[in-house]
Order: sequence, then C-alpha cells, then structure tokens
Amino acid sequence: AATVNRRATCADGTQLVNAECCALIKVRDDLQKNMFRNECGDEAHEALRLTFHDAIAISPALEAEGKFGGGGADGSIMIFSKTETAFHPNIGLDEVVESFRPFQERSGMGVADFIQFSGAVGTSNCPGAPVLNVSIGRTDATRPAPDGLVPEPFHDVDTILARFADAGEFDELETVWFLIAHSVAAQNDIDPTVSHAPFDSTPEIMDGQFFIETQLRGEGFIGKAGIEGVAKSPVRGEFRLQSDELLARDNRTACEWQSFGTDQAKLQNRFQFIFQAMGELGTDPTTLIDCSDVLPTPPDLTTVPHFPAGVSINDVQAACAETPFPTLPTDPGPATAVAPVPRD
Ligand code: HEB
Ligand code: CA
Ligand code: CA
Repeated sequence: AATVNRRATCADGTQLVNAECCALIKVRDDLQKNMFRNECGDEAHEALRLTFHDAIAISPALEAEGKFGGGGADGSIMIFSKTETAFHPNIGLDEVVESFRPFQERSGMGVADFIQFSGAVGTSNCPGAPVLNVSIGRTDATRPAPDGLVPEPFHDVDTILARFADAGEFDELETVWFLIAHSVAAQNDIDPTVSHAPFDSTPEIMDGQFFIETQLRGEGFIGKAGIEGVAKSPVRGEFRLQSDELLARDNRTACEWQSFGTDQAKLQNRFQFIFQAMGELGTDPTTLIDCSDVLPTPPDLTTVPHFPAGVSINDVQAACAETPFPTLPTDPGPATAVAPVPRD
C-alpha cells in the first residue's frame, strides 16, 4: 500500500510528523534558554524527578478496594501541589513545581503533558541519554493523588517492587530500568548538610557509573549519620540512598543492575522504553500524539566505564551470581572526591 507523507511544516519552517506538535517548539526553546541553559544540571534533574513523582501516583490496588488510586501522569503534582508536595516522599518538589509553573502557564500545554515534556527536554541535555519519546494529549487531573504511592529511600526491595508492580505491572527488571534516572541525580533534602551531593561521579552524564559505583562497598556517611534511607558512600562527595544500595544487591535485581554498568546501548534502549511507559500511566496511549521529533538530540557519551580514582575491583560487592563483575580501568590520580551539582 502507498504510504502517505503526513509531514507538517510549522510556522518557523520546522518539519514535524504531527502538526499539533508545532506549538511545542517555542516551549522547548523557552525551557532550554531560560530554565535548563542547555545543561544536564540541577534543573534538568529536577524536571526528571518531577515526571516520576507525578506519574507513579496511581494504584489499581486502591481502586480495587473502591478507593481513588490517583491518575498517574496527570499533572496532579503541579495542579494540586499544596496537597501533593506535602507528602513525605515529595520533599523539595514544592520549590521545583513553582519554578516550572510560569513556564507551564505560558506554554499553552496541559499540565500533565508539560511535566513529561519538560522532563524529556531536560534529559536531552545529558550526554549518553537516549532520544526520548514524548507525546501530548493527556487529561489533566481533577483531584490530587492519595498519599503513600511514591517510593521512599527507606523502603525495602519487596515494598519497592510491589509498588512498581501495582502502578503499571512493572516487573523487577523494569524497576531497575527506572533507576537509570539516578545516573543524572543528586539529593538536596534527605541530608541538607550535604545538599546537591550526586548519586554517582557523573551527575551530568547518563552513563553506567551509577550502576558501577552503587556496587562499591560503603565506607562512611558523607553527611549526618543515622538518617532514615541513607546508606554509607563509597567515595567522598557521593551520596547513596539505601533503596539503591539494596536494589544493587538483591538477587532479583542485581544482575540487571550490574548489566547497565558497561552496556550503554542497553541502558539507552531500556530508559527510552521505560520513560515512555511512565508517561502513559493513567492514560490510554492510543489517544496520545507523538511529538518526539521536537526533542533535541542528546550529546553522545565520550567517556568509558571506569572505577573512580582510588577504588578497584577489591572494593566491589558483586551481587550477580550469573555474571562476574566486569574488568574496568581505574581513573588515575588521588582518590576521587565528587563535587556537588552546581546550583544557580
Ligand atoms: Fe529518585 C532524587 C528516591 C526512583 C529520578 N530520588 C531522589 C532522591 C530520593 C529519591 C530520596 C533525593 C531527593 C532530594 O532532593 O533529597 N527515587 C527514589 C526512590 C525511587 C526513585 C526511593 C524508587 C526506588 N527517581 C526514581 C525514578 C526516577 C527518579 C524512577 C525517574 C524516572 N530521583 C530522580 C532524579 C533525582 C532523584 C532525577 C535528582 C533530583 C535532583 O537532583 O534535584
Ligand atoms: Ca499524578
Ligand atoms: Ca552519571
């Protein structure tokens, strides 16, 4: 059968598959210029975290009990921010929501679509990230999500896997795919004494270092000891969530976890898949319009998997029974001290 070329030409001359996406060009440019400054920095990380905290709040299990289970990626976290940012796991997102609100208001986009779109635009600044899929057409929330649906860093693996299974029938491998996001991430509010401490040594790159470095033995707390959900760090300046430490070592998740340390093509493929699936939570995907071609192409990865200076295979707590931990070069020089993510 003949295929019809449905390409649309936008006012600025850009050719896109779907004409409805032309309106997103100026939203992208506004975000890139005035929010992200084309960087995979603090704001890009926050935008990505926001996509998750909006989307994961959906529970078929609660619905089965006759309760409201939340609407998933429905913008509820921004529309009902007073309610939802007061939920414990959403700490810090009150400020994030308000910093993005003027962009949403002048975007002309629905709130749910805007959240997923801004997260995708921000992530596109991270070298190593896949080209993400992004779409529009979600229905905005009319009520806030219930509390208790966003995972916490002090949750055990059973609890985390059960939450992902309920939210979107995600299995234990898919749960690991979600955590690729923590390769471009830091903490601000779990331990405020070490605000902006990243989860790996390359928070501005979506690479496998997060998966390598979470497998290293914890040596000490970089901030305050004894905070719920915090594990000992392997490297100065780096922050480890207890949930990440446990997922790296659980026999259901450890092999998938380890695989992302050295397989960038797989990492990209799985994150592309899971980001799209996350943005479809609570929505019939057949009603969405694909606007992926509005997104910038992420820069290529220029680094190779490695141990930070000062550590070696002797510091690895390998947890995958099937596959030995890969052989990696160690960065030269004195022991790495990871710098905080710059704040502006
Ligand atoms: Fe995440 C961050 C937890 C998943 C993305 N985290 C974060 C934090 C925490 C968490 C606690 C810190 C906060 C502050 O600020 O302090 N997560 C978590 C958990 C989980 C998760 C528990 C489950 C397991 N994430 C996730 C996902 C995603 C994410 C899925 C997406 C997709 N996060 C994120 C990011 C970040 C985070 C991006 C960073 C932010 C910034 O930097 O700001
Ligand atoms: Ca939501
Ligand atoms: Ca990284």
